[in-house]
Amino acid sequence: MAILNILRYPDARLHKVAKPVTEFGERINKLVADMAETMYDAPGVGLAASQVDVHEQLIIVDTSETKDELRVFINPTIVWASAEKQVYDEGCLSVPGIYDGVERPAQIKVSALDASGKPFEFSADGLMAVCIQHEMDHLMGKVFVEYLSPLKRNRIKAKMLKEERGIEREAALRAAGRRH
Ligand code: K1U
Ligand code: ZN
Repeated sequence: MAILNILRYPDARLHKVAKPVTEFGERINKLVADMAETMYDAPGVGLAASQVDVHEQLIIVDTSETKDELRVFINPTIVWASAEKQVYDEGCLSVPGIYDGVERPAQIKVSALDASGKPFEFSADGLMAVCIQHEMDHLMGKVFVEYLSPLKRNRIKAKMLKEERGIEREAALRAAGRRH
């Protein structure tokens, strides 16, 4: 297993639209295992393949307290969504440190394939429903900050770019230190 690099907003690769998974086997099993290790390590309650620069329709979610209820959704589609909405303060491993309210359907029913390619349906509410919708947005190239006002989004973008420059500066200093 391996911990994968999570793309950070506003990386343009986060806006790619993911393609359906068509082949199941070793490669998908390894991707699921690596994504799970990456999500638990972060830590997070969900992760989309798009966030680790794999643009295929695969998401994982584990909202349990015990972190032992991993759910894998491949080629997911929402087949039903409630008229009732809920607002949840969402976070994102691609936008670390930022949390803000997003309104979405409170209950959903999802149709998907499991890691072996077997179809299943899953009904969700609460955080699980929020998380599945948030991860499915990633597959469409959408990051949750796009639900916020342009003012908030631009402030977040500026903060992330400033942090990015700091990360790059530290890496350059570390590399220079290794050369001397
Ligand atoms: O980046 C992601 O897509 C994962 C994201 C999922 C999510 C969380 C909350 C609302 C909507 C979507 C995260 O996991 S952010 C981190 C987080 O919320 C968390 C981390 C540790 C424990 C509990 C929550
Ligand atoms: Zn996210």
